[in-house]
Amino acid sequence: MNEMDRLVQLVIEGEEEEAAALAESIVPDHDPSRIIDVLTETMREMGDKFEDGEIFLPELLIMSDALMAVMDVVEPHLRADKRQEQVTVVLGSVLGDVHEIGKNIVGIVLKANGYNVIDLGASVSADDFINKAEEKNARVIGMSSLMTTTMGQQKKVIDALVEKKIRHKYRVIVGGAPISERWAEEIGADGYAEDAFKAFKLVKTLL
Ligand code: B1M
Repeated sequence: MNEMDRLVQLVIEGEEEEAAALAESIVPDHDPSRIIDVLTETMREMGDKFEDGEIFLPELLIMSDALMAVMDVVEPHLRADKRQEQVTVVLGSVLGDVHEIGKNIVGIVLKANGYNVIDLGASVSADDFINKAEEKNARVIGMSSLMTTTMGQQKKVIDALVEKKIRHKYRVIVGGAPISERWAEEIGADGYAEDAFKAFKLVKTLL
């Protein structure tokens, strides 16, 4: 089994310390964005297995912890070769939505590329997104929604920005499994990204 396969295996087994230690040892001779790509795909596959009842929540959550431990090791190495101007991005999963695994990966990739990411976590209200963005003089507001039942909250935030006459101050990007380019246009977002690296490219383009 090669080192990358071993790393994937340790994340799947939720072996946080071992996965982080292996990541530490292999990151100098591996492309850090490739490590993130491979592990994101792994989490997507595990998400599907969870959905099909092949694995259960505790397993998925320990995987997600091991994933974040590896991401913490890899992230500074990403930063080394792709410094971006310091821009603040306020990120969160929308009100009523506790799905964070994907949003966390987006945060890691943006942070790794030099952006100052303020992650407000899960179930974030429109007021909290806007107040934090105003307080921190952010340029970007990024909203993740994984459910058809919560995606409407992305529109709520945009409508509130318009109402407060501050919509022009922000680039608003949206993402998450049920989200699409069309939805982004419909709600007046500045962009949609299908995955974490596309989210980074979108932010770069928008700014
Ligand atoms: Co739930 N859940 N879940 N869930 N869950 C889904 C989303 C669901 C599609 C499964 C299903 O039933 N088919 C479904 C939603 C259906 C719908 O649309 N209405 C669903 C449901 C219904 C629920 C509950 C209601 C179940 C219940 O309790 N009855 C409940 C709701 C809780 C709530 O939010 N209020 C629930 C709970 C959970 C857990 C908490 C157990 C857990 C989340 C754990 C956590 O995040 N801490 C969970 C999980 C894991 C899933 C699935 C299986 C996997 C999601 C995931 O992490 N994927 C999911 C089904 C599925 O997608 N297979 C499902 C892996 C991750 C890497 O991908 O999140 O897509 P993803 O992120 C990608 C891209 O989307 C993109 O980049 C990321 C990385 O590349 N991206 C962005 C994401 N955010 C972005 C933001 C951007 C740009 C790109 O810009 C800002």
